[in-house]
Amino acid sequence: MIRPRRLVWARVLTVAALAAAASQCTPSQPASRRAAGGAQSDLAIAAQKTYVAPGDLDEYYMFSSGGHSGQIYVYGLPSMRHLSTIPVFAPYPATGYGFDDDSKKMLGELTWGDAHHPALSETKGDYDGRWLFINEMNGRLARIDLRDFKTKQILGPVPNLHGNHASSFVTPNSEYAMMASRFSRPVPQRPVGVDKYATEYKGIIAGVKIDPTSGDMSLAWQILMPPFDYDLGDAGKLASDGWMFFTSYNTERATGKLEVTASQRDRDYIAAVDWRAAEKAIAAGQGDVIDGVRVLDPKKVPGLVYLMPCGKSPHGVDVAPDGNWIVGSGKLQGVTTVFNFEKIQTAIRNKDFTGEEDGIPVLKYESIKDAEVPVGLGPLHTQFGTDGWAYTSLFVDSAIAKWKLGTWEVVDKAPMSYSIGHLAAAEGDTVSPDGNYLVGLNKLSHGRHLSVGPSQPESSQLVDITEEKMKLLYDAFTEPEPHYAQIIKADKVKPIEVYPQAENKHPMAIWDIKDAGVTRNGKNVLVKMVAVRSTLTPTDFEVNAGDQVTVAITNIEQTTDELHGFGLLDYNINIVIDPGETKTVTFTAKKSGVFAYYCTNFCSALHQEMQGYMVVK
Ligand code: RUQ
Ligand code: CUA
Repeated sequence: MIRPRRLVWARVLTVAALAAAASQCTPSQPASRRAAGGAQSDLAIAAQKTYVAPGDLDEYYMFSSGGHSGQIYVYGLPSMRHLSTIPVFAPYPATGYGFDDDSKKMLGELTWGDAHHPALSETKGDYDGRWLFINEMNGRLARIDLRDFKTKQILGPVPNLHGNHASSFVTPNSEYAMMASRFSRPVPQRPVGVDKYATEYKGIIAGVKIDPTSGDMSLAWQILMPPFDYDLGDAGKLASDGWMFFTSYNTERATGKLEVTASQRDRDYIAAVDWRAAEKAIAAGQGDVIDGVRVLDPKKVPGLVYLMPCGKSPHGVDVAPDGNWIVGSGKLQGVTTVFNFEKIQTAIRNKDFTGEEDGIPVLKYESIKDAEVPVGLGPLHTQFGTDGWAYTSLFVDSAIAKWKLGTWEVVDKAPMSYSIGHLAAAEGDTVSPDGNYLVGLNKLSHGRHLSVGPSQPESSQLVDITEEKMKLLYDAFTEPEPHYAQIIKADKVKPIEVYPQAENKHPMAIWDIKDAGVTRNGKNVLVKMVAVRSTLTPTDFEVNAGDQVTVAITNIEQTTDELHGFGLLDYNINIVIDPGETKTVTFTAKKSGVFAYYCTNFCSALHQEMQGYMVVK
């Protein structure tokens, strides 16, 4: 049960006592603790706001992308405690992920992935706490079930689309997750020299359909795009429901040193995609099948895509809570551009175009823009709070700018340490943001933590946004590589604690130690095993060298926290079975001799006795 934090007076008193103690600091304490007067009380307030007392729980979950670690890290807010790691695109021995047959198969040949943008499932534009999606650069998309915080599906690598960065942003009723290529290449894939880049290489935007009941993802359609680098995306909502927006850079169609060649134009584009038009075109049988996927060419499907000019090499595109404003952050300039969806629609109706790119109409900038907000240098991403407040991260200025939708007034700037990339506000990309907290996910940390050598700890910063001025509350270690994160109210997520026996439909599940044992079929050996405190039954088994062995283990516990593991020495096998779960692991008994297996998760006073032997003859 979650206790409301503001009622926990005991904690406030504890913190007040801590602050009092801090005022008598000795010189060996950090400088921040030695600061006198006003600074002292600011510190005490910050401490009160982030302190979650023993036994008390956080108000929010933050799901943070782990970048090229391939994982998702779960934090509690406001404590900023790292609660859990959800392995997604890379093996994770702590939970046995990537070792058992199912997760190994799901990972396929790739044992790494570069994850960027988590996207919580939504109903009517609000997080519904069902699933979490995340993209990965090797053309993949994963779904995590928030019932058990486990990765359930990895889609891809999908054909045609290379470098899936502008992903996984979901639509307001989780109809689709998006994908788009950061790297263009020939479609279909074939060896064509880079000198033909401008004409022979193509970008791809894709819609991945999400089954409303199971969450199952399937690739629905792709759109052939000019060879730009598609960078970020966001789904339209409310006023702009039915549309997807993707930023792009390198509309110069350049190659080589892109830092020079792709920064020539004053404006690049945001691609606006009418995804319902894509659905209709596919239903009408349009599109060519390329590498097994139905690919739509905008030249042949008028009304499918429009290009909105946006200065300069835009990075983030973020749709405001009411859906009418679309904020495009040109990372090489000092303003962020706000487009008006109604004006976009009017411009489309009036054919208010200034040209085209590969048959896609380019909308007239002046007709669709509402404001250029002078937020500061290097704007990257925007999140939203209550009452029309917007927060934009500024990489070059290393700060967050707070500004108002509609009046476009910049009212505050909070410095970040150091060089902020993404930022995440509490439910800050939904139709009803919470305000309260904002987290800066910084790209560099520059000594915010004790030094651990050249690979410096990454840092993110918790900011209080309940008042007029933003206030830095806390610096937290962040597992690398920080990218986007989403913050959801804790009571929206309802995780289970054990897998109910009645739900276990695994064909090799057994619930009685009498059913445990070994069966042989030629060279195939099946070991059905039961794990329960404090024995792995059978406690030994024999196979012949060269046998194909499958060990199927059911953890028959129905008690919270009673996990058991199966570590088989010298065979690189390590799986973890949660209460009520069945997992299998299959291997060839290549080495002969005697090999111990044992429970890897501490489970009882006799955990150490939970062991056995495999004899390979
Ligand atoms: S990107 S720092 Cu991979 Cu999300 Cu913007
Ligand atoms: Cu079972 Cu330790």
